[in-house]
Amino acid sequence: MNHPTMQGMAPVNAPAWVKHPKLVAWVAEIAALTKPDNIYWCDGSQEEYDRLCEQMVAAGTMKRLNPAKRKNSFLALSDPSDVARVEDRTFICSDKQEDAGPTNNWTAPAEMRQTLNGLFDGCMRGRTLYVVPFSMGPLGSPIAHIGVELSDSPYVVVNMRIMTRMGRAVYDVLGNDGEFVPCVHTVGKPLAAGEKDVPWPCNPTKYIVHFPETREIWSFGSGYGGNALLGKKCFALRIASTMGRDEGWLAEHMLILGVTSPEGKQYHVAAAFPSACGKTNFAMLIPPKTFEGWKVTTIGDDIAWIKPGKDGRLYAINPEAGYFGVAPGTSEKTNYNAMATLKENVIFTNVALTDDGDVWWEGMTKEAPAHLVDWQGKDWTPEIAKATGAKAAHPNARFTAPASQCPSIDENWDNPAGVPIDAFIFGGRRSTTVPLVTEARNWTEGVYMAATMGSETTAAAAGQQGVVRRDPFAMLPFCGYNMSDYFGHWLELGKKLEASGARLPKIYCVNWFRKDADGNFVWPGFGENMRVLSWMIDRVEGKGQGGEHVFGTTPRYEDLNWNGVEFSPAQFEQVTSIDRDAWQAELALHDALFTQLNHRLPQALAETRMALGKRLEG
Ligand code: O2Y
Ligand code: MN
Repeated sequence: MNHPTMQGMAPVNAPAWVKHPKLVAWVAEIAALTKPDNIYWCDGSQEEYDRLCEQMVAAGTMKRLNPAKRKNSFLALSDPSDVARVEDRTFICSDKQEDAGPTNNWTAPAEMRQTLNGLFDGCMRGRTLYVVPFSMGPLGSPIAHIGVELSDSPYVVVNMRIMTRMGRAVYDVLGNDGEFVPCVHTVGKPLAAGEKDVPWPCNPTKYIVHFPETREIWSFGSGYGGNALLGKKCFALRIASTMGRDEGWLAEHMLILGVTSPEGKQYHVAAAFPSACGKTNFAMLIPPKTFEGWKVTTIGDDIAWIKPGKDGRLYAINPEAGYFGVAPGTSEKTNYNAMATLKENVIFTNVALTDDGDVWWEGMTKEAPAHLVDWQGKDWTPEIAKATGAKAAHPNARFTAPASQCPSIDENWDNPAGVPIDAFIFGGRRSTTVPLVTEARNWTEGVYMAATMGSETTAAAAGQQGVVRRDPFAMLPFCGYNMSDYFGHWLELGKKLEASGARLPKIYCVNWFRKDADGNFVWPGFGENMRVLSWMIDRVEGKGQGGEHVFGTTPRYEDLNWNGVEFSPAQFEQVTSIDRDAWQAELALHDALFTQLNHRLPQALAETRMALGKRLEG
């Protein structure tokens, strides 16, 4: 199928397997605007992946790692100015500002389109426009949706092949008129005739723009992660959350895991944590050896799409096919399964290179190698680090790895039907106040807990350390619409499911990060979180016991399994106690959040706040 193009422009030359006239016309339209030298239709094959990687090695964008150390793996070093998502350059351009809400950047769609038209005009000159078809979720799943990303970055193409189901088979699902989310991405660095390219082209001007009504994504100026791999945060969260609002489902910033009990029964849990709370570690948790018969399996590490099934239960898929995880801090000790996932077929970005052609990052081993090339291509030694504070790897350095390589992968991770959710978990990093675990009394109080969750900033995040930032549902940077409407959507969905006679998933709030007077973490965390997880499963089964308090139910010391760990009742008190004064101050912070989100805030949340306040006083 061919589409006419203007003279001097790259021919669209759609392959025979693309049978979707609207899609071909859209590619021609974007090509006419961006003016690439070539258009390349990706088929998603291994041959194509290998060829593009080789091309990037030749261009200096990537280095091939020593195959004896890490087979078929590469290291990419980004421009030092292009190392993370840019929240202040991320826009939700809904028709009305109030539909984006007070927590999103907004510009009127017509004005933004004008800006983008100017920026995208000729932005791909000297480059190839890659057409990247992808499915978020198993191909053909009723929970999955399709996108097509047009990008001038081969780095994006190879990452998208790992992170999504990318390639020819997507066109079979699309047929000749199937729906897809159009995603346009450029690094924003056109090349003049004869101009030599740089290893990591990008532009200091950046725009990550979402049009929720027309379900479009436009990204300009960055080649990095969430700014450029548009299936992830842009589609699977910001656009999908608006699709979920309109169609009655949920797109959440949640891991999904399976828990199998010693009786052999499997349960599924979806959990939301802001960054730096050990989300990937929790998704790949290995139970303590003494915790016999329990098994944890991984369905997803970052995003969940959840739709009501015919039986009234909620079914979840991981819309992604790979992990784009933070490398620093990942080790055999903190996350054995992640390290095993990274043995081959991995793209590393902004980690350090060892002298024998492997990778290293802070926290990977106890002792750092004697010499490295750091993420900026400079010599690095422990002595240099001591003297200058230079990091070998950037704190937001990443690995892109196929989910199928994870040793704890669940046998149903790719099941188009999804897995039924038994419980939701919401967590944050709080050194005080929030107990180890609380089961919400009901759906509304669970939504309240999730809506008011906060987390303390860590050194890895920009700004001051140890400041509590509210991050409702861990969705603040990712909700594509008004946060208050989002709370309303959760409440409505709960009501609808309850009215259908379904048993709703239980909702839990967790905090692994309470500290003692000396500033040390009290709870051992990591695999030991299994003790809390198994209590939740017992509660789902109607077996687990606990003590009721102001905010819900928390296990008493005797309600948890302590087999194989030394953890005293006094320590347990430290992680579960409720300090009434601290909670009064906490509720005042909830009020401040609700004042910010006042417009269209559901009455049920304001009422829950009043009821909690009264119980706390009483
Ligand atoms: O910094 C980026 O571009 C990626 S951010 C990211 C990547 C994987 C999973 N989660 C996140 C996040 O910010 O939540
Ligand atoms: Mn995330």
